[in-house]
Amino acid sequence: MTTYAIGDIQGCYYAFQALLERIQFNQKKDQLWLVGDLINRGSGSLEVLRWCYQHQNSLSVVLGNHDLHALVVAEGIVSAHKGDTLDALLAAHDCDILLHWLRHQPLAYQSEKFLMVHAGFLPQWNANQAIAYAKEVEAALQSSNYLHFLTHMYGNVPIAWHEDLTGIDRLRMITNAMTRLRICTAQGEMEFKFKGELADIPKGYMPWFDVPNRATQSNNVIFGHWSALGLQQRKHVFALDTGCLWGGKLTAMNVHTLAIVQVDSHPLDKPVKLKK
Ligand SMILES: [Mn+2]
Repeated sequence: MTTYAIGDIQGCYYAFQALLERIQFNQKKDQLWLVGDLINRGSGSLEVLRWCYQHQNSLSVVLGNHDLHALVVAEGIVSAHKGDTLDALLAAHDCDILLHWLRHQPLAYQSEKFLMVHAGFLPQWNANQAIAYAKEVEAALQSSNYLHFLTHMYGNVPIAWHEDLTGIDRLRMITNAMTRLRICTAQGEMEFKFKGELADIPKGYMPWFDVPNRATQSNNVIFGHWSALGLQQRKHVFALDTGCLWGGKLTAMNVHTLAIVQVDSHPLDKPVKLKK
């Protein structure tokens, strides 16, 4: 049995299938860890989500910001954004089943040797706390009152963690960190506008994983979300979003050997531009 962690797929179904072929994925033996953002922006969101649903016994998934966005759009809470490619998914006969499955996926995952999250963890959170906080959001997402959470999920505040945060502010804070975080201050104050490369990080900020004395610094953390960061394999830090959607590559990491396998982006994964 081999376990592979795979970076942001974002509806790039052809690249995903090529990667599975390259690693000779065997659904009877192998396991896949997907870092989230399974869907949106690429042309194959429906196909990727159907594949994941059909192979759910071989998968561990964490939710990304685009996955949550699909849930919010499907409920009519916000309109689709320019560049979203969710129409086929939202019109599909099995949309409800697929999105129900998606809504029941976790925000963070812990194995014996790794933590996995879509974006990042705040510096104050140790592994046990991070998993517990993720479960608070998962409980809200899976409750009968999940529309309340989805309705109030968006927003950039609060920017910093306090253990005494309660209610929707607390859930939004946890969700923002785990699905949107790239950079923060040494105190863990988050910034959401920056999406660029390491060299261009604004003064006073740093990658969340470089905050000194981060409580998860001795844990192996696998994450995605930051395509401009590119592949990173540092001590305990494994960034796997290699921008397949943007003409980069789709990356798999064998979690036993840390070996990397990549495939090029596929032209058919680019969304078809509709004429005006
Ligand atoms: Mn993302």
